Amino acid sequence: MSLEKLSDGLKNVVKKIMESVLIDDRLINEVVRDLQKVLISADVNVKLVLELSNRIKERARKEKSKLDKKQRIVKILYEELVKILGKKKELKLRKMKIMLLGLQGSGKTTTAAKLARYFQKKGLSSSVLCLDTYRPAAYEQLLQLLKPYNIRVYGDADEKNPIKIAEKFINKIKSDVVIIDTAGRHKNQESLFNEMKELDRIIKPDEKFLVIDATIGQAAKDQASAFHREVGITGIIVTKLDGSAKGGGALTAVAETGAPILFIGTGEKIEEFEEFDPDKFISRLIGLGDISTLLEKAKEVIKEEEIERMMKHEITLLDLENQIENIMKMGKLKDLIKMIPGFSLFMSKEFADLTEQKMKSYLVILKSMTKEEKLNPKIINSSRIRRIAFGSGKSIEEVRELLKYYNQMKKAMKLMKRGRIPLPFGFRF
Ligand SMILES: Nc1nc2c(ncn2[C@@H]2O[C@H](COP(=O)(O)OP(=O)(O)OP(=O)(O)O)[C@@H](O)[C@H]2O)c(=O)[nH]1
Ligand SMILES: [Mg+2]
Repeated sequence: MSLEKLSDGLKNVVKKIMESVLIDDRLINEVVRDLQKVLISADVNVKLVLELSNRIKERARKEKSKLDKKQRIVKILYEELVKILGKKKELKLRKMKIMLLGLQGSGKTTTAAKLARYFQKKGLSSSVLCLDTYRPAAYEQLLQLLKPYNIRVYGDADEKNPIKIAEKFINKIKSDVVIIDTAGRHKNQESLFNEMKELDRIIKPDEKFLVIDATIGQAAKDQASAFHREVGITGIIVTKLDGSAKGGGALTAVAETGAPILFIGTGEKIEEFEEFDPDKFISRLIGLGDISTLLEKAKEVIKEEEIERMMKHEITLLDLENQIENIMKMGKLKDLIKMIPGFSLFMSKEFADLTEQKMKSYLVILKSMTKEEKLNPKIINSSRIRRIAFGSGKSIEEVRELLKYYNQMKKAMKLMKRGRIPLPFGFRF
């Protein structure tokens, strides 16, 4: 219901832009004012809304693009909305213990079941350990939720001390992923935090996810900060987005703390749960499906602009990192090459030679570099290479190979700029 309202509001803003006859300052001001109203009624923080408005106005005034005016404004609006939701964090599929934390009624137990099912669908074995000894029948609740999926639940309905239950089971559970459901309390936060810390010490979870109820809106910010300060969290799950008029406020407030939102809960049922991807989320909210041709076109133009930008300055390792990330996001290499007119001419062989595994490995290495190194690769000397290799868990040879690859690309770019496309690149795609 709630998100529908936010979604309708945003769709109307986009509609106003697309149906306008003249895009001038007056229209942009009007559109930004509409947007402000929509966001504030979804409980997004007023300061954040004002900052967003200013950025949109400024970009609308300054930026040039090959897109026509309307498309350009929609693109700016879309990008700025995505930005206030933070970056998508990939949760690596691996063997892990995940502890769920959160206040009473925030949705921990439901989420524990949803997560266990999520990992099962991804092909990992999963189970849930119930450490909630406060709520009567918490263990029963889990058993019932997970029975249809044959997911095991560990717990002890007779034991009142969660520490003892944790000690009894934690080293015995053999599944790939163990989700640990804990008790929540409203009033006595201190005792909750103490119990969390104690459990943290015994369980040594790989991930600690805070479960937050979206209906509290922007108050989510203080809650996220408090939990992070007290017990440290590695990610956030926002629940009940289906039933909250303040969902926008909760999401943006959490994103503001810098903690990544990993999943969202959109209903009571076990399948009503999804990975959180700011891009997809906003596309869906503002109904980019309806104007998909625009988005396709915008994508192409973004790519063209990107190429032009890269042609103007010397390519850096940061560009390379972005490219690899984009390719991995899009999946098929061939599709990508098709999508970027002109690019294929000189990039295809280089990229086609890069196997997916190589790309992943390069990406890991690039992630171990500092921003300064990526922007100014010349400073990467042997001792930096050693550090990068160590930090990324790769060999020195692999780091050197990446640098060699980068230098080749840079050379190809230079030749391209001078209008001399080297034969070996140009004719093999
Ligand atoms: N609409 C909706 N309801 C949800 C969602 N997630 C949980 N709920 C409901 O919220 C209520 C509380 O959920 P629980 O999972 O029991 O919450 P909890 O954090 O384990 O609660 P305590 O164990 O008492 O701390 C239940 O009625 C759930 O069905 C969601 O994403 N959407
Ligand atoms: Mg519970």
